[in-house]
Amino acid sequence: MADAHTFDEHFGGEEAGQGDPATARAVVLPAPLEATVSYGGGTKHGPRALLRASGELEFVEEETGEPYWQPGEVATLPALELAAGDGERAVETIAAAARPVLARDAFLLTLGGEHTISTGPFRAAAERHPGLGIVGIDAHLDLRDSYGGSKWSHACVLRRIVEEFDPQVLWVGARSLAAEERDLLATRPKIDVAWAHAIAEERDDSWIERVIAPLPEKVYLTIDVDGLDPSVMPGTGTPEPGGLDYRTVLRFVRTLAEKRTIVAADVVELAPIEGQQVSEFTSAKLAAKLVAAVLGKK
Ligand SMILES: [Mn+2]
Repeated sequence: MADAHTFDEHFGGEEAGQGDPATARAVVLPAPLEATVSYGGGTKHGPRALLRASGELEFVEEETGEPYWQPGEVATLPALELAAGDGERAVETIAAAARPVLARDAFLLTLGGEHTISTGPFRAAAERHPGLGIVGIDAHLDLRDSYGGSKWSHACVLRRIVEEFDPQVLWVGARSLAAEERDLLATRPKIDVAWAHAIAEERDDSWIERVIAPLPEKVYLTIDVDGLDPSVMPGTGTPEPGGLDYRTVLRFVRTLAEKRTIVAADVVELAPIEGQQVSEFTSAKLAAKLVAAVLGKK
């Protein structure tokens, strides 16, 4: 496999076009960081696999009969070079790349890489939009103070963000937690969790508007692909049974895009399985539908 940092694929393939990063309505930023993996590896290959899979998407959305976006409306930046040994520095490198995109109010989609990366674009977005909320789709709470000896582990990303910005939080699809995280939740009224087991009991989609009600008008969305069930998303480092199905995630994302302004988002923790394209294709389609939902609203 070629080096993860030298690929030049762009999001959406030929029909989608490659926009100009200085003017495009949405900008995709590949951030192939893999520094603190605790179980299965491979997230550094996630951005490239997702970009390649996105080139295989047929470019008309089946629900509307319209293209996802107009050619050139979305631009893909070159992949960042991120030193694996220093999560804190990697996060600031990503924030620095995110700032010019957010300064002109383009929609930013960062592709991980492990979940650690989210602090970078969130920091840049929260500087631009004080009071920014954060929404996560994730099997895990990522609220540990440190993990595997690192404060910049993927298992600590929400903890770092909460400590730095104290945003209103909505975490969706969670189904795994440590005692430390359970105890922290009890002291943090601004963190709401929509547990996967509770979502599974819902009869319709009315829970979505209910759980997003406390969020401010502007939000950041982080999609850890392990929020989806491993039966539809096997290619991730720490799979958990009992996850969300693709259509539930799609309905949630579309409702969030409709009811709130998603200023930036990321898709993280994709760890491609060689010879099996389902995870990267599903990630790419979800990412394209997210971009379409955000751009379609503006
Ligand atoms: Mn996770």
